[in-house]
Amino acid sequence: MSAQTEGRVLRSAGGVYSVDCGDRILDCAVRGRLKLDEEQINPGDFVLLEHLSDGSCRIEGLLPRSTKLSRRAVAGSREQVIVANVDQLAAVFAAGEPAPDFRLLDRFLVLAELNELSAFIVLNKTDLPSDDRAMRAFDVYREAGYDILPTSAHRGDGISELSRRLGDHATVFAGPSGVGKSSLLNLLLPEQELKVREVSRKRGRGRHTTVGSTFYRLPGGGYVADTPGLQLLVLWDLSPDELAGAFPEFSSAIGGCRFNDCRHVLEPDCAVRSLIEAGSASEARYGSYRALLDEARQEGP
Ligand SMILES: Nc1nc2c(ncn2[C@@H]2O[C@H](COP(=O)(O)OP(=O)(O)O)[C@@H](O)[C@H]2O)c(=O)[nH]1
Ligand SMILES: [Mg+2]
Ligand SMILES: [Zn+2]
Repeated sequence: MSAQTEGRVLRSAGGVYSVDCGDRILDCAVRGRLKLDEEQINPGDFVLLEHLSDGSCRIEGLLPRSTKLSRRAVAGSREQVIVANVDQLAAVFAAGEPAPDFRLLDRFLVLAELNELSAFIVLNKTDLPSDDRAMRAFDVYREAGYDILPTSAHRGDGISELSRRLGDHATVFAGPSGVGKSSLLNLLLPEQELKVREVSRKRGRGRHTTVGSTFYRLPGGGYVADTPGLQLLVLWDLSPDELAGAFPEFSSAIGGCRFNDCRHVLEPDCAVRSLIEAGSASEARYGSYRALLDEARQEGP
């Protein structure tokens, strides 16, 4: 009987999984029986490995997940896990070019809250002139309890703070294209990981393209998950209170409405709307709540 060890899946391509075993990264196949559920093994997963006598290595089992981000392709279909065992989400936005899309930021923050990930905001491109109104809009997030880390990938500002913040956490990077995620990763990742990144980019849409998310190892022992399509993630099957609870500044009001099943929209004596009317919570954030509530209703089963 050969020895079993544990490892962490970084990415997969063509049925081969790159598994971080601490001292080295091994390419592993999956044991036949598990293969039926192949899509159940995801970047970020901790797995049991069997080292075979011919020097190859096989994934024998999946260890329990602490967290996951998942989606369903269509209502009622099987859940697809996008990334497993991440503990924080960095919402990356730019001070300008492109101008911040606050609805998208709210979607990411809600996604983090619903999955019990801590979240913070990276505000990149601080070297560019920024719109005062947009910058004031970020104050709303600070007041709601989110940390904002200003960075400039071009100047190198804020990179050591960001690196500290990533530490030994597993962090998923979320942000629209063009805000500088790749530029930030270029400053954060060690040489070896940048090479992997370059190779998978060059392969483009080839047969052995990395599918889904990719985990990169950070020098401090942490990981960054680069996850395409996170902005397309649809929220559904949520009660109004679950959704409202994902806005930290609304949560004090939940339970205070006249109706138990208040959707916090048109109902009289709504404690959430009272917060907004009193100016204690932001109208724009409430607008995002309404938009996401409509979405959750349309997509629901
Ligand atoms: N002025 C400025 N431009 C940046 C900064 N970071 C990235 N960029 C530029 O923004 C563009 C998009 O960057 P990229 O890293 O590819 O963004 P991604 O799509 O989020 O991965 C590129 O032209 C970068 O050179 C920054 O801090 N300041
Ligand atoms: Mg990029
Ligand atoms: Zn209400």
